Amino acid sequence: MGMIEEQLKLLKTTFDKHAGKDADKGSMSKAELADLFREEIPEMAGDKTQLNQFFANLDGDKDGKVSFPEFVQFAASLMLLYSAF
Ligand SMILES: [Ca+2]
Ligand SMILES: [Ca+2]
Repeated sequence: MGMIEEQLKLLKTTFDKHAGKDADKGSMSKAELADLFREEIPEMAGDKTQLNQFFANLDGDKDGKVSFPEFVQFAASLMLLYSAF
């Protein structure tokens, strides 16, 4: 399996784990994103302003929830950013 496939699989697992906590299993609410932060990146979880900003960045179509394509798009741009250095 290629590296990108592996990364995507990991993203999908992470997304599904957190997006499936309420009735809307196909997308992530702000509360679910806060949970993801607490579990995956606790050093960023305490900052509400940062969380709100992060959520707004993720929610590309501004419908108040984060879909998997939006999540992937954001993760991909993060990866590009990191690989540029
Ligand atoms: Ca959900
Ligand atoms: Ca959205």
